[in-house]
Amino acid sequence: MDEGVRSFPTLSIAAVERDTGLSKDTLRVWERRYGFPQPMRDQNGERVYPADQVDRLRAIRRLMDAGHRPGRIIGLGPEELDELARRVPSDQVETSADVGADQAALMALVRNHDVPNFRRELGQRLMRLGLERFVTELAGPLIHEVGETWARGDLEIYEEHLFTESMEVVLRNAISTIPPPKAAPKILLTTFPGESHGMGLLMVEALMAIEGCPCVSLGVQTPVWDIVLAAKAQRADVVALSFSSASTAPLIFDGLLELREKLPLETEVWVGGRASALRRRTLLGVRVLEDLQAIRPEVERWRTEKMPG
Ligand code: B12
Repeated sequence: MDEGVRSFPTLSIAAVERDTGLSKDTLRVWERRYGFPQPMRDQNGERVYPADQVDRLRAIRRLMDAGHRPGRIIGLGPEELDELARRVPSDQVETSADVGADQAALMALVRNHDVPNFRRELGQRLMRLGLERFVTELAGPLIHEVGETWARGDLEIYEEHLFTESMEVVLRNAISTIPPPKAAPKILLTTFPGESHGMGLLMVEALMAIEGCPCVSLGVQTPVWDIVLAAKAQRADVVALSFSSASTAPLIFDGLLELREKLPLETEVWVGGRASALRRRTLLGVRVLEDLQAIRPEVERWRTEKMPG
């Protein structure tokens, strides 16, 4: 264990996500991209964040809500962040408590089965945040909160279904309003048979469409041979697959080996999702995308390699 972890209080990545409203994916990407935050590791090797870093993350989050771009403010020290925050009108400041309360307010609508208001509230946040932030900062954490609440037995299955249905409608509508695609790669999205979780796929489709990629989604549970036929018919450059934490290693690797064997070599296979087996084994010709933030660089890499100049 990191010695520092024993000597002063720290928060887990899940606690920082709840506290600041910044998703785990975002925290990990900032760490890689900007060198901040710099978490320590606990005895299990998991990230833990000292209180001063969490304070700074809260300040950054507040400034982002007031319109500042993360890349411009992450490198600033506490005094500079304070100085910037003083210039933000107080009615524009959304505190971490607001973010937590916001999530709780949305959960209350789910529990009250108030579908019309839940959809309306999601729609308003979509307008306020824009699709990219809606997906990475609101939808991801909220879906996980719903999953945890359900796993604790605090949410009925039909309540979870109401939530999923509403979130899917909002995401689908939002995707349909994205301007027409700009350039390849053309991406075919689906999951393997046995993987019925489709919201990760929708989130991925939204971010790929924002990058200007033409996307065709087959929805969930497509047999491997049909994926191959669809990729050919659609002239897809990439087949993207999502694996939730419910996906088992045999489901993932048997399917991927068969798919890779049947697809032409030039069709790339991109996979992602929370299934831990994905990170345990490498397969030739299959690219594992670590998180949602990996989509943009991957699309750029493809364009640089396949469409030089
Ligand atoms: C909604 C839901 C369902 C719905 C799905 C409906 C739908 N249309 O999608 C239904 C009711 C069908 C369902 C069924 C089941 N579910 Co369920 N479900 C969920 C829930 C609440 C959300 C899942 C989801 O959509 N996640 C999608 C996104 C948001 O999360 P993600 O997969 O982690 O992906 C993230 C990233 O990895 C990335 N990503 C995802 N894919 C890709 C792909 C690429 C290329 C990239 C770059 C990134 C990327 O995007 C996401 C953003 O952070 C989760 C709870 C949770 N915490 O996730 C449980 C959960 C996944 N389900 C679970 C279980 C157990 C089941 C069932 C087995 C229950 C049962 N006994 O029948 C079945 C399994 C069905 C199957 N075999 O597929 C467990 C899995 C636990 C485990 N490790 O096994 C979870 C974690 C709930 C829990 N806490 O226990 N479920």
